[in-house]
Amino acid sequence: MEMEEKVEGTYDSSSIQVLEGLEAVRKRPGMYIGTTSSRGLHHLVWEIVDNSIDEALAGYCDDIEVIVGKENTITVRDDGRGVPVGIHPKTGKSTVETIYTVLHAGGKFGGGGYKVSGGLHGVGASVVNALSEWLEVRVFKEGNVYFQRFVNGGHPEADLMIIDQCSDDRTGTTVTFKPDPEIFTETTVFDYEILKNRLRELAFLNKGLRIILIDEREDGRRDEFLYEGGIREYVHMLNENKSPIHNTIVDVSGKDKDISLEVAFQYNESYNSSIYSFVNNINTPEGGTHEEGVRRALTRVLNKYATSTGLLKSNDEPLTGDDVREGLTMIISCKHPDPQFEGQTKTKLGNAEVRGIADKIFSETLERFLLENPDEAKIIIDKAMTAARARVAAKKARELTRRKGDLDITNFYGKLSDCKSKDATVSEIFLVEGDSAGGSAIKGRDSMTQAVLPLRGKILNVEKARLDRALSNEEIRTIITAFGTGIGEEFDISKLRYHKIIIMTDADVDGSHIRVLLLTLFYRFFRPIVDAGHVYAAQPPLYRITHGKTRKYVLDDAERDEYLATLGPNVKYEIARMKGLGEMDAEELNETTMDINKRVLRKITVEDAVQADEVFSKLMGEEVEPRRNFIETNATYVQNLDI
Ligand code: 1YM
Repeated sequence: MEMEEKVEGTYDSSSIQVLEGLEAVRKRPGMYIGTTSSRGLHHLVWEIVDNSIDEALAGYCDDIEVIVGKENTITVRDDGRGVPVGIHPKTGKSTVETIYTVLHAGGKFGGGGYKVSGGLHGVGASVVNALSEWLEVRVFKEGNVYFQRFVNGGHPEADLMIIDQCSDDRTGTTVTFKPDPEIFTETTVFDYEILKNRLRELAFLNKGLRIILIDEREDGRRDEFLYEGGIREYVHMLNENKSPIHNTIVDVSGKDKDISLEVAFQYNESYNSSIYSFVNNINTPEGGTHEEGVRRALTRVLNKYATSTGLLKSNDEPLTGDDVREGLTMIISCKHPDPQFEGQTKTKLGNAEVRGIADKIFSETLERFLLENPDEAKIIIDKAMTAARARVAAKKARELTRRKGDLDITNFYGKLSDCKSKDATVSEIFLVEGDSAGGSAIKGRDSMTQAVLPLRGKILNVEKARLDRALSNEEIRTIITAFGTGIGEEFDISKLRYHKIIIMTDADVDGSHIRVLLLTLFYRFFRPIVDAGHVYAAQPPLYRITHGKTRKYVLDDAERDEYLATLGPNVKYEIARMKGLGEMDAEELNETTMDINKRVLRKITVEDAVQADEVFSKLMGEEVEPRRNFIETNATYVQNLDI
């Protein structure tokens, strides 16, 4: 869509074209915001907030406020320059109206300059307008308050006009909108936690920027984020429950041409690495060239330092990438004028030139840090060398497992009831809590495609154990052997023997504990399996409703009430609360939880890796106090942990 074509039309025909553009967004919202689920709903907020963030990055805005109104409206307010109010030369309308009604407007209008947050300045504003029941813009500029209101997916009620005066030095933009329930049919309710997590992240990533979140609905909450230390404070927060092993959080930043890079890191006692990278404030869970450059430099510089100081002897094996990343918490934030995103989910930075730039900026500062802080340097090298020794030990243990696995087939297959099919795409494995439920599951399964592995002992908490110790745990060894992928350096997802891994536990505290232990294991050691969407939780029903000859199983109270409402007033029914899995017979278990045509599975996804990391280290880490607090305040969240 070229703007030039529009200008040639008359005023009226160009208005019609504009509305056709917005109508296209309403017809295929998925193309513009991905989905119309809760995630898409929240996407609207990010589109508007991005404009404020851009204004902050341009150096004109210090405060952003996001308010969730009583009726699930959203107000975003910033103290930037205010959207330009003059007539736009190409559309003949005000720039405000242009940005809010012309698709892909924004950057092209802004008078040059790239924008570093989500994309081009203002690009998303018209999409938000198109998907809103109504939207209002207020601009504070030159002593005036300008106002324009749009209804029914972007139709202006009137031109931009001055409705009030304000003090001369007040500037900024305020946008309020109400998402259209005809588009967002699943939900129009904003989730405070989702808003809070992302806004906090944006505040970490943009040091000195104050972001306030206010909930005006029933249990009104308020949070304020302002981090003068930026991502250094982010690392501090992430390591809070993980026992850091040195005091200084290393903070590195530099710029080369238009590309800037900031890295902060600190090691902790754990055995995992938590590296989160961002490009223009967008999370890049698939990594990319910025992350590769930093990783490469970290391994090289630590090896060089360890060798030159004699900590690593000449006949020692060099430290591997895994060794130097053990216990590492790191944030990488890159700002790029023209990022190219690749990968399955388009969250991997592809620009090749960034690799070398990131390597150079990071290695120079890291070298200086090590030389200036020999005590901390020694702690870091010691940690990596311990990891290297454990790696060698784990390799031996793994070889042992493999051999044992082969020799000990009877023992192994005594536990696993495998399925007949060798086709992984149709095969499923149920990890079942307890022997008695395991027994019912084995009887109730479809033995062609469904394997059952009853879990007897406790699953080891891998948050507190390194690979070698995890491998000495019988339950974990069995799981690894059953999956077929191997683990650690040998992990190969193409060898996965089941494309559905289904955790089947009771809906009680013990059940959720086992579920979290298994998820921790998968998240830390089999992360690609989780990312690829192979992990599910079975959802056994909570109630059985019997009336006449009909038996109906329902998952929760809401579904129960909904079903009962359909029965009519004169129907006699009985409700039984289902006890544990172990008390269902094979037929019942099959009917409610296993039969692929009747069951309900919940896919476990990692929506937000930072949050999942936080949840796991709070829940499973060394320190008891945060765990207790967390479980007490998040009892239901743990049940529904979407990790
Ligand atoms: C609550 C949402 O949109 N703030 C905002 C947007 C803009 C500006 C300032 C701005 C940008 C520029 C010059 C520039 C936008 N301007 C444009 C466009 N908050 C919110 N604050 N003056 C003001 O980029 O040169 C698009 S968005 F295109 F007109 F410049």
